[in-house]
Amino acid sequence: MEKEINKLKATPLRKDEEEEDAYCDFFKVVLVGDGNVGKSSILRSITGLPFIENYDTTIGMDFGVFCMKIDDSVIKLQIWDTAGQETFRTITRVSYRAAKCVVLVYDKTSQESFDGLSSWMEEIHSNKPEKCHVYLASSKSDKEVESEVEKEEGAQFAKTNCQYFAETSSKTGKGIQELFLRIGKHLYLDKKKLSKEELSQIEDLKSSSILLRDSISMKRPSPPTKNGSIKISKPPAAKKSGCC
Ligand SMILES: Nc1nc2c(ncn2[C@@H]2O[C@H](COP(=O)(O)OP(=O)(O)OP(=O)(O)O)[C@@H](O)[C@H]2O)c(=O)[nH]1
Ligand SMILES: [Mg+2]
Repeated sequence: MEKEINKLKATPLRKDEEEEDAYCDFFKVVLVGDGNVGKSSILRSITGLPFIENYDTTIGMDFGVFCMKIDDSVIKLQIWDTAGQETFRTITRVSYRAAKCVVLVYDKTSQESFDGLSSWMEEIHSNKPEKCHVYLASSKSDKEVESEVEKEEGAQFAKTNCQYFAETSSKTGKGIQELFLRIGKHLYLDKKKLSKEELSQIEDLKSSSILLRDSISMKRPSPPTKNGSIKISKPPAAKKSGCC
């Protein structure tokens, strides 16, 4: 899968660049993680909004759309930004519904946010749909001096628990677009594979129903006799009707 994803070329699209008649696929992506780790800043960055230094905690939920072009298809990621604060956990759980990818975010300058990842993984696995990828992203990579978590630690955690790891900074934009283009390519390939599987399942169904039809209409020959000839059985004698 990794090779196939890397082979694909995805180009970000601005809203005004979307072609009216292009085939369009929507996928839901959810950002989760502790409060203050930088989820809303990631959403702002990928949707082209400027970085804000002030911390304005998310209440409930927010979302934005990021579009890209892969082959001849337009892929739209509907990105849900959840509230990290414990008080909103019940609302956050609702957002997993129909998600195709969850991005778990921790703050590189906060060991505490990294230590919380295992409990987030439990939360994700008990709420996400079966076929939903889990990506890991660290934030605030521009604050190298204040870093409390090494890049390798994040990569190691992702190796055993997630499908991809990205170091990001919403302040500089580092790693943000690559992350979402990667998600788009991954989901695009999933969809293509699924369509192929569905087609082959239809073909299988078709051929098995033909076989079934043929076997029903075919007359079973009598078992061969010892010398190899086919024994033709006599029609059953007509029941004598008579009086007693
Ligand atoms: N230097 C730097 N600061 C960042 C970065 N990302 C976020 N911040 C800052 O971190 C604080 C929290 O960012 P938010 O994006 O609001 O965090 P959040 O995860 O959405 O928080 P909740 O909504 O409470 O869950 C803000 O003051 C941001 O300016 C980054 O990449 N670099
Ligand atoms: Mg927020």
